Amino acid sequence: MNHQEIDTLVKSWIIDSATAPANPRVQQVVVGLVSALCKTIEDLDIQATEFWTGLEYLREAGVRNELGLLAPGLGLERFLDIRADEAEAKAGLTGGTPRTIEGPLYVAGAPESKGYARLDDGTEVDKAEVLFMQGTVRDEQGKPLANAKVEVWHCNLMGGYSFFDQTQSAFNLRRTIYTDGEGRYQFRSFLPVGYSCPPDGTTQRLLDQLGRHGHRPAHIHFFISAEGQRKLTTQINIDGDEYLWDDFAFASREGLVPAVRHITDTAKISAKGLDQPYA
Ligand code: MBD
Ligand code: FE
Repeated sequence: MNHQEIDTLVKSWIIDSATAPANPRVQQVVVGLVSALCKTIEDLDIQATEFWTGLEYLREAGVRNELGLLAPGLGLERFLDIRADEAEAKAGLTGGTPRTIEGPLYVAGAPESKGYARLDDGTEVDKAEVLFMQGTVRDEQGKPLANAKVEVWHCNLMGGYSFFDQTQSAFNLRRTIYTDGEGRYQFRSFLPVGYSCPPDGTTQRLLDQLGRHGHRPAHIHFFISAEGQRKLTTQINIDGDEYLWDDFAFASREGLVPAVRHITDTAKISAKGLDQPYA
């Protein structure tokens, strides 16, 4: 069947058969997706057994709660960002910290504080390199924004995220920090490690078939929001990671790899005090 015949057929199934008021946007999207799938089945001569294997795969991915991992792994979440960047550029909005993907592991409701927070619960501190990060949230004109909301989350030294990893304390490595009067936030945590897809999961099983790995470089996630401002979803990467530019989720970007300054002078560290926000 040629593509035009497929378009006509799919439209007859999805649009012309409606007998009750329909949601036109849903109709349009479903027609688009089903047509694209039928064309691929046609073009690649996909067999019935292959089709049902694919459907079973998606069922299992859903049951295992891995669809949110599959989307970034296939580049789909990155594609949404590329389009958002294009739309902003078209509207003349440029500059600022680049966006990158959210991923599937955000949890709302983290403990809130003003200006500073410690993210970790202390259970891994002896095994980790303590990290301080500070920054300023600014508007388009570069003016610092007081009381901006900085939501930050990252994984532990096992690559696990609290809530999804029930061995961690509630909201470990997740905090909401409101910027101070000068638009600044600071936090203490530790340098995270990279993330890897569950080796026995559905995402990794497909990646294996594609000859791809399922690793992400070490990273820290952010949502930045403030009244009257577009919300920014982004991450920073930890420089030096072997997967820095080989992320299975395609989230690394120029401008999101801040310099890490390793402080080895312990006298300097203790003088400042690891439990204090530093100046
Ligand atoms: C992660 O930690 C992540 O950030 C993404 C995008 C996908 C899987 C795990
Ligand atoms: Fe992550």
